[in-house]
Amino acid sequence: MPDYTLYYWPIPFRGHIIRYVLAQAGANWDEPGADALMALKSAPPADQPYPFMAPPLLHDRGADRWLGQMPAIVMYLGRKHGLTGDPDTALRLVCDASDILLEITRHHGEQMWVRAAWDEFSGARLPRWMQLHEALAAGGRFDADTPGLAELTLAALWHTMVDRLPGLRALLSTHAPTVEALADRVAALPRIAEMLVRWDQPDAGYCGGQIEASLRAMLADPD
Ligand SMILES: N[C@@H](CCC(=O)N[C@@H](CS)C(=O)NCC(=O)O)C(=O)O
Repeated sequence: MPDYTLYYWPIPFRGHIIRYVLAQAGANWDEPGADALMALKSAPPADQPYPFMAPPLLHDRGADRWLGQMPAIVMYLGRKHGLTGDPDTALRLVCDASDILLEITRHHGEQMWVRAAWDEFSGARLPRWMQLHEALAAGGRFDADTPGLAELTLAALWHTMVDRLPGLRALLSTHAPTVEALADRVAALPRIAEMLVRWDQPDAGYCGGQIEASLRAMLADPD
């Protein structure tokens, strides 16, 4: 029996933050896929095994503990597997990651990207997020070789973004070279690298849906 079941869409995006932590913890987990997730998500709250609005949803099978909301899941796993590090920095970065993922998808696809909005975001707000993390990393507080939640979150956020959307790599190199190096190094650690190969699927993309198509359209035609 796997240690955990992770209900999430077959995309990297928010799910990779949890997958990085599970992989580094040496845990094993299964992912039942979109149909099983939809069945749980659309059930009346009283019939859900654990009431939740949107995935990710984690079932710790040994403890029969259910958790929703990505930050709560990550903090739980960090505590359980001794990966939390400084909890305040960890939670701060997990919350930053949530904000950044919300912003890069224009509130989960509420609106599609259009040129003016993308130019503004990719010219100011996204670089500023990168610079903020660079300023945190410049203090030397992160260690890619023994990653805790802070390093795993930074890597799952930034490595996934520039790996899946290579047009953004130059922006990260310019504004956050230390974070870029850290993210690449964490992603190449044996447990993480193995998970990335095992998990990958040819059509997994980044965040999925029409919003991913609109993001890719912006990156394909930068003018
Ligand atoms: N705050 C939630 C956000 C969850 C969320 O928005 N999940 C997206 C996928 S990344 C979703 O499936 N949304 C569908 C919905 O809201 O119905 C978390 O951090 O877990």
